[in-house]
Amino acid sequence: MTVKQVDDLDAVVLGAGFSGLYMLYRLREAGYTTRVVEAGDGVGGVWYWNRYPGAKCDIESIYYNYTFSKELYQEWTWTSKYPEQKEILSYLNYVADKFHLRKDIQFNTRITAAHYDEAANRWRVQMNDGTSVTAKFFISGAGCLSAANLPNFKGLDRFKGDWYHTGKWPQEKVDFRGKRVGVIGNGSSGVQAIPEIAKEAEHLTVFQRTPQYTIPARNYLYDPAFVQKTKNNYEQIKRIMHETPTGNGIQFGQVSALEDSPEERIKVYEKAWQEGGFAFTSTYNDLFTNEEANKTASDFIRSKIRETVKNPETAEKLLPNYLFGTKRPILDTGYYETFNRDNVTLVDVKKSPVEEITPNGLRTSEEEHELDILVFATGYDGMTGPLFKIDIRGRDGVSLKEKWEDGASVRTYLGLATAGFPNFFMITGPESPSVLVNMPTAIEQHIDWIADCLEYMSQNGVETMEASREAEEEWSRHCREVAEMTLYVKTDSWYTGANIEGKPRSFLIYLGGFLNYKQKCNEVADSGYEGFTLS
Ligand code: N01
Repeated sequence: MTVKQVDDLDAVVLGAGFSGLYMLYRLREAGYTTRVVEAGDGVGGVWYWNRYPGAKCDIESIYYNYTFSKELYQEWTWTSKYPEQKEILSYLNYVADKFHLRKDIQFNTRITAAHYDEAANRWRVQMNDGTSVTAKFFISGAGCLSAANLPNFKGLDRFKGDWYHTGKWPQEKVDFRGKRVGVIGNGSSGVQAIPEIAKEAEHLTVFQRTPQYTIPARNYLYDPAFVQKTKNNYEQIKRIMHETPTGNGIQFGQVSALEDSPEERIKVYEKAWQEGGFAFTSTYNDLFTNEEANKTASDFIRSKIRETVKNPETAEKLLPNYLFGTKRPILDTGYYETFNRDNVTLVDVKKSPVEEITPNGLRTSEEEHELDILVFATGYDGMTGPLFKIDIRGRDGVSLKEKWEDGASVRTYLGLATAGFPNFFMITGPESPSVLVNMPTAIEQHIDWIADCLEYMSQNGVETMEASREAEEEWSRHCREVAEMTLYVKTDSWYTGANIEGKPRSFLIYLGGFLNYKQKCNEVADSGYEGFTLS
């Protein structure tokens, strides 16, 4: 389907993932001419690109969907507790078809630049095919984790085998049979891919820099009667997604881990471990704020690793020693068990760092490992990375990158807007709760807010909406203060930017809770957009 070519639109939206699709739906409903620009040849965003073996979501599927359409909720049937990538991609394709969204999506196209023209009050959006378009509003649905991090390993260009990044997986199946495979990285992506690759490869070598905590997902097929019940309870699902702290049905424990006796605590942890999923992270109310409480959970997981992994030396290498949960907790299916397989080797690259990729494999400071396939599960330049891939310039030609001083001082108002960039909105932008809430919840809340804001502008003859410097200073300061009160800032992770060489450290996710955040957003809107300059 070809997108109707017009030179001037009401809005250009970047990306056709969960964000872009619903943003398009809302804008179209309000009568705006809109074009969504998408680099892939299909919808889905992260679920389009992350096709690696084992890729699935760590949020329960009944909560991992849109709530804007009751009819859609009734029509779609999830098959398992944690949905696989394929199923989520099918869901998003179904959404695109049901609401006839494709006709306004330009696929196979990257936005390379978006410059604000002050005199015309228009954004000029430049594409990689040489075309450009102007629009009153420029809205980013680029997501938080769409800029893949491929570390600069010496020699990769000489590698004779095939290599892949988990976040840019090819559409066709990668055949690992009879192959010697190396995986670098053991975050959420690596932990999901490793057990699946191990089942197929002749030999798998896992290059691990930092051991991670992972909890069994214990995924299972849904009973159709259960799914029907959730459909019948759509209003309740919607309420859980939008009116609870994490939007995913998880209830947090009410007491401190230190209030229970050691014996009682073990029982609580064991029960949550057997249940699987994030039940474990929510057993007590202070696991992420009190180091002593945190240690009890960390110790429990370490004991599980020792119990599961048969080779004591390998088990030791797998023991994490950072504060549990300060990197995103991971859910797995048979991860630690994978290291009991004869065809799997674990290499500690903190002890013996990767020196170079050779034509035939990878050399650490200790030895060379011969490999046919290399998989980089090395993560993302989170939050700012997707925005910095595009040359976004606001007033006076100042780029977002310059304004945020290469990330050293990111400043946003509510993660939705930033001063100097009128009529530019970010869906789940830096300094909003984003990835620490159920993403579809965070996305719907942001999009509804933006759509309502545009409606207000139209009804009140407002041509530009721009965050004030004072409001964003205050919001950014508040974000930093809240982060400092938690344990998150004590650990190097992509949350803090520490995973990207040279990226300045800052915590770019709002940790004050989704409900507080939503209330603040609503108050701003109800007050006639306090903190924004309207003209
Ligand atoms: O990336 P990561 P990810 N040499 O940054 C290692 C979401 N997600 O793609 O810890 C050697 O977590 C790095 O080592 P270290 C989710 O929010 C969700 O796995 O930096 N190793 C680490 O082991 C998640 O948090 C789902 O020492 C290097 C790994 O690569 C986020 O995406 C599934 C290295 C990167 O881990 C990112 O997860 C997948 C180097 N030079 C992703 N550079 C679900 O919903 C990096 N590493 C389940």
